[in-house]
Amino acid sequence: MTTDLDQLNAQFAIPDRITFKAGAGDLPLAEIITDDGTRATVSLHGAHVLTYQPAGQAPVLWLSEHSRFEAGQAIRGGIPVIWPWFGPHPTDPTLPAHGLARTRLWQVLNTTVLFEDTFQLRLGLTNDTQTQVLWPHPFALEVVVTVGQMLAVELIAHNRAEVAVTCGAALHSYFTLSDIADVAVTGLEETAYLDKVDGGRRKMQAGPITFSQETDRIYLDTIADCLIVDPGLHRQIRVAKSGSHSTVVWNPWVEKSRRMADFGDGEYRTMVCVETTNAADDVVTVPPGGTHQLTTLILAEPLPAGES
Ligand code: TA6
Repeated sequence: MTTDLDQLNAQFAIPDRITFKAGAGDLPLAEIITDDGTRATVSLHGAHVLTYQPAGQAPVLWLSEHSRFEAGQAIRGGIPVIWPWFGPHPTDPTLPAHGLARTRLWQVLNTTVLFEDTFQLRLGLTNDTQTQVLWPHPFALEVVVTVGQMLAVELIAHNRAEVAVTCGAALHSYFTLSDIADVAVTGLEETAYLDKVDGGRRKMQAGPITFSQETDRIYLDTIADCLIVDPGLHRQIRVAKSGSHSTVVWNPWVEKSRRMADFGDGEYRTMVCVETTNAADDVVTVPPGGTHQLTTLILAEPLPAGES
């Protein structure tokens, strides 16, 4: 595996479209620029999509100004890759929240011109002696990032064990907003959810989701697209998905933001997470030699007429 930038560019660069550079914290990243000027960056640390900005649009993904960029530390914002458990480890609280994938260095597998003005980066991670301590099974992960008229991120998990394994996962996307007070998330109306700020109680969503306090909900049995409707930025962000029957909506609000060192006190106002997950009872059992694919599709759209 190489993270030598010269070697990465010699082997995988697509001139003027995909190049490899040193990012924050000197962590290697891929910079993707399409013909129409859409830009994205993907850190090899965690196979982490950091930024996505369609031409002429405000940034779609949110990244904290206080994020760490260090080996072994999670990046705050963008699209953290969560695997093989979502949230705290189901039985061992000493293990890192949200699994092992987001804090390891991934390798570049290939880069492709997929079709007109659409480019693809494939990253890989396989088990090693360190992961064995956290997850005692052989595995191979791939993250496939496709940048064009929309952003697609696929997490492909191959079970290399000789036994079936049960995994949680997420593409834990952070989105940029004008102001959380002016935003609504639609698509989850009349959907049951577990309210993590109210003891995990099961509730029913009535109407669009609006925000006036810490919000941390796992929506259940849903394959629906979500729309983040943002009049302040004159757009809506569509979050579509496959391989997932649960969606998490999170905003830490004031107190939790203050408790997070890598999250600015006022930053909660311009972000929301709408996460494509295998969470709660939506964990996935993968047979020996089997594969699970989790995909999130992100598309910035104009607001419907009359809503701007
Ligand atoms: O997806 C929401 C959540 O599970 C919240 O409970 C909060 O913990 C958030 O993830 C961020 O977790 P992290 O480990 O990245 O600080």
